[in-house]
Amino acid sequence: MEQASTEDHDHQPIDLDRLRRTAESVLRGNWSGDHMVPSRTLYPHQWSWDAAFISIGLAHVAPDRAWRDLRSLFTAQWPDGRVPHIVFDPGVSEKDYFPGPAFWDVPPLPGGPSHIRTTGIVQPPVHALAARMIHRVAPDVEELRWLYPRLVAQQEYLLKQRDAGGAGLVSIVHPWESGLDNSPSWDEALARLPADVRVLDRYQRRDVQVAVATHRPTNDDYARYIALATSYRDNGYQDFDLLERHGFVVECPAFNALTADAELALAEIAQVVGADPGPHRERAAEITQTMVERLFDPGTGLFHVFDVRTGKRSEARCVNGLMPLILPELPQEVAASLAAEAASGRFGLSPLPVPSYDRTAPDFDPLRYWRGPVWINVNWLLRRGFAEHGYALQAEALRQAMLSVVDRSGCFEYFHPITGEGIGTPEFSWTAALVLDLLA
Ligand code: 2M8
Repeated sequence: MEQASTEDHDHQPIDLDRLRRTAESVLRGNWSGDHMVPSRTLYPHQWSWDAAFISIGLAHVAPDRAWRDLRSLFTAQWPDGRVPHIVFDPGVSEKDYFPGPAFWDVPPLPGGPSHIRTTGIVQPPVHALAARMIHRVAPDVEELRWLYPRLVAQQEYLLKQRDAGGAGLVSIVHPWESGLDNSPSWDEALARLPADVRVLDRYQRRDVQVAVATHRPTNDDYARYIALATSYRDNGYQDFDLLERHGFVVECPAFNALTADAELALAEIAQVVGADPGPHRERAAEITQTMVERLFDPGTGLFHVFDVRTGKRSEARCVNGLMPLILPELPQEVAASLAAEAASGRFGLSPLPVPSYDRTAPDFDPLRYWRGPVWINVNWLLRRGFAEHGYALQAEALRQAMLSVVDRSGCFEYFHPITGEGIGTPEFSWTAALVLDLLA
């Protein structure tokens, strides 16, 4: 059982009961009938990897809702296996989120409920991990039986249709697919695309009406996001010949690490539902090995994004380059290198959790979205990585740092990497949910 209080980095006691109550109340407020919204104001629909993180925390307080959230998301899975990055709530007006269902223009799922509208891109597959974790807290074999073939189809879509580089890794076709939207990871690949901000005469950005504009991606970023989404949409969301037809095709170390991690979770789920775990373990080992060969730079001690169109690795040192630490079969020296980088002055584990970008980079930006601020979901994953590789002290330091910053500032979307101030939208669901998991 958790002790009633611990200390934050100023040696102030953290009131764990209060923190738990705050987190639970955020999740109660953001529940929307059959799914959780990340935020009532900024993100009023269901997001894919948010649903996974959220359900991991919900399992501790409302397991029925945890299973329900995943079920709602997978009810919107496409016949080709892709799990859309947003499932739109038909009760929310088009003007309340951009780009909404009219922009994505995805027809109703064949044979599916006619009211379901989605985007056509994906997000990291954290859902098998979520299902495995919920089942440990609130076992439900029937839910696992329903999810297992769908989770397998999700992996098959990613590993077959999205292997644009032909090496066995997943490519993403839009920065939104990474979940780390405006990370410096994509700067080099995006710089080769024109940024025609006139497109914003036609569309209205909703995010800058409900959040501080200087914290959000720039108009140049948005012009490119819209151009890439339009290109993929106008090619019918098809994945063949991506290198010829699409301007952004990159392999992200966090996305691929989560894909390998999903195979390991599926191996466990397979045993519960009577399927063969062997192929899942093999795929996890293959992805891990290919990632080390292709995305790891022994010079920086980090993994980097690989641009499939140019055959070059990005030089930016970003938090996604630390994420492969979650993989148990990572060679020991690679894990040691990631652990050292994470604890170094570039990132630093405490008193504040790891920022989204190298603190020493000249363009480190403490306020702008994924270009500096601290995010709880990536730190929660990193903590698992430390624990996985036997770095118990670092795992605990990171856990304390996360609890402390949320206790001081609230369940914000992200946090200032120097002051710990909460930024982005308040009452953000995955922050609340992952705090509940850290407290459990
Ligand atoms: C952010 O992304 C959305 C687009 O998907 C946006 O900026 O409108 C990202 O932080 C992403 O990782 C997250 O899933 C989403 C909802 O929380 O917001």
